Amino acid sequence: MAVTMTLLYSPLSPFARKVLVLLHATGQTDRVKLQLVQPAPTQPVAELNANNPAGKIPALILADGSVLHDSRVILDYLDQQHSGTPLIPRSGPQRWQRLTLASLADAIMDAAVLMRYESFLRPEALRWDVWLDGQGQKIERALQQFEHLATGAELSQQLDIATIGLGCALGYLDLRQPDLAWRQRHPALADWYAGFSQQPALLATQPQA
Ligand SMILES: N[C@@H](CCC(=O)N[C@@H](CS)C(=O)NCC(=O)O)C(=O)O
Repeated sequence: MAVTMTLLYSPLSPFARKVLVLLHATGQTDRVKLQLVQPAPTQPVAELNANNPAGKIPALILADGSVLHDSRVILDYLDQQHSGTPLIPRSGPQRWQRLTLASLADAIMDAAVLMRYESFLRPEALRWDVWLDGQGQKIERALQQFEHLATGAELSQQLDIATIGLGCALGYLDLRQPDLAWRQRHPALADWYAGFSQQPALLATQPQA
């Protein structure tokens, strides 16, 4: 398979990891060249901004030079580029249900990335604990919903748009917010993740700090 696309990414970005997992799971890794970019709100990267004015990764540059972002759009595009079972249901109630769960997993990542910026980038004197707690509570509420699904055996080990997002979100919490100790309060979700994180596509994309 020829390399025809370039992914602006970082191996530590949970949003970029979703794209990598999908590429692995659908046998498309050879189509994409990976280009490392490490943006932050305080450290803009000119080449990234030229491709995505929001200055965020992932961004996917296609063969004709056009650019896709954000991760949701990229996953949707790449999911329509392989002949296996779609990872995003194409229609029906399942489509909206799985996309909504994927959105909730993204919300965990959004809050965890903001917490990381607050505690790592922002000067100590300017940090605001109330705001930080608010982000932590968003994560906790989302985890409670996933724990509920895992308890009712409604979370399958099968890769799809929702489970990929959830796996990447939990992997990012382990990487950047280990003090949240989410497994202590969410044992069914912890059991689910113990199995899911051993999938080849997850193992191949594990973030290393
Ligand atoms: N909604 C976006 C979120 C992407 C995102 O927040 N990426 C972070 C890295 S994990 C980023 O590029 N941050 C740089 C910045 O905010 O300036 C997506 O799904 O792709």
